[in-house]
Amino acid sequence: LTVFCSLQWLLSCSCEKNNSLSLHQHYLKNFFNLTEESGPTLRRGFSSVAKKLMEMQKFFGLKITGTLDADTLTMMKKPRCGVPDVDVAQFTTFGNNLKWEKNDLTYRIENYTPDMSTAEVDDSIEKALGVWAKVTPLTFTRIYSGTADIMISFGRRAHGDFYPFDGPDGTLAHAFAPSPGIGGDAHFDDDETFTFRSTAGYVLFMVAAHEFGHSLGLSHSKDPGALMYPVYSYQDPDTFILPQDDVRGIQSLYGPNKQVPPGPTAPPTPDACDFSLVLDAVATLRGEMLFFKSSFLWRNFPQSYTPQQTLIANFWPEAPASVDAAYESQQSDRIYAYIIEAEHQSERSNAPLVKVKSGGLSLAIRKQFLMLHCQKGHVEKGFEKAPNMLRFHYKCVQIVVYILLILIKYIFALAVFRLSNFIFAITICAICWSLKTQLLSVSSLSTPPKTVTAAKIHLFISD
Ligand SMILES: [Ca+2]
Ligand SMILES: [Ca+2]
Ligand SMILES: [Zn+2]
Ligand SMILES: [Zn+2]
Repeated sequence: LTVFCSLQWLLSCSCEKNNSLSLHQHYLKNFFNLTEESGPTLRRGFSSVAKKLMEMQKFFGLKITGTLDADTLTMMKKPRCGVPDVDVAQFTTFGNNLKWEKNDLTYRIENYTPDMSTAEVDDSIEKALGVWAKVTPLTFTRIYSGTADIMISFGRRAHGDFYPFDGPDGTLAHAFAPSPGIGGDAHFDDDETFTFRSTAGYVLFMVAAHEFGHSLGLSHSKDPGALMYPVYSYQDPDTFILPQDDVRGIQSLYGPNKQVPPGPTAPPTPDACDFSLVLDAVATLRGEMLFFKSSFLWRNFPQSYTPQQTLIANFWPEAPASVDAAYESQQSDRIYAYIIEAEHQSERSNAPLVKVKSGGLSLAIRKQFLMLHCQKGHVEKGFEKAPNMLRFHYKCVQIVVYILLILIKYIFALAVFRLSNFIFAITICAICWSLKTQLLSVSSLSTPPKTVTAAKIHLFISD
């Protein structure tokens, strides 16, 4: 007992020492490999803290300042995985092709969290492994005794390895890269509230699916849409599809699944600087600007340097997967988002058909969006092209229409003599007209106006 007590004391002592470190030092030490500095050191211009801050800002796509600004601090406070983010690109592996040398792996659930029923934990773990099994030749067999390749456990604070958990929030879980012994094992911080399907607490399926990515040899990804992004994001487990970045990552290690045909693929994460990107909707919210594209949104708040890209579900767990229109009601301090359900999607529902006309988003909004995200020169260069291209298209249309008009005149003259020619002329006229409207609707950087026949318009009101 004495030994145990002194051990406890030692542990709490080391914890207190850690607490005395400021949040950012702690974060950089844990996730960006910051080594201890003795006293204030300023070597070659940058302190090692500033260097690590820059590394972190680069990883999360924040403005690289090397100082602890508001954006960086906000990012540090987000719940996340406990595995470090060093040396990462899009998807990454742990290097040296660290992977299992066999495809048939075993797992064992050592203990349970009191937050969920055992059946719910079992189901979450099985489904989380299934995410990876679906796209690789890997199989996972559950064993109930002995040592499995992937040992799964819940623990608090110091839990038997050299990486103690930090209490509620912060680090949610961690896992070890493939190797014998502790390799492949996944630990979950039981000071968190894990949940099966609710949006309150952390969905165990999501956390586990991410951790098993590490267990199989993947490191963190910079892609904010990827499962291997280090920050926790809520997604509905029933509709979750493994993002393309993660599929590419795991298949680079194990190859594709030859038994099961590939299912539906998740949409790629939209790139803000892509000039062909057409935004879905734009809205303001308490002085921030929100730009929507498929299941993502970009937030741009006044005190921030860089707009942050995040999943809509991360921002509003109850929100639909994508948004077709949105506006802010300052009176009720809420966002009203509309989703237009196409006719064919709800043939069975008897909702009345409505014609919806969208005005489209203006070129000015698109320009504003690009200015926020991309290097100024890049935007100016790309943007000069756009209106010119439109003008060029317009000139082409004019010439074609002009030639066709002359033709019609000629055919009309002939038609006076023959009725069959008259019908022919009418046909040419119709073709000409449809061609003109088609050519004029050349899609540009702005969202083109369109009319949709919708079966249903859903309204989502944010809290
Ligand atoms: Ca193991
Ligand atoms: Ca924690
Ligand atoms: Zn992780
Ligand atoms: Zn652990």
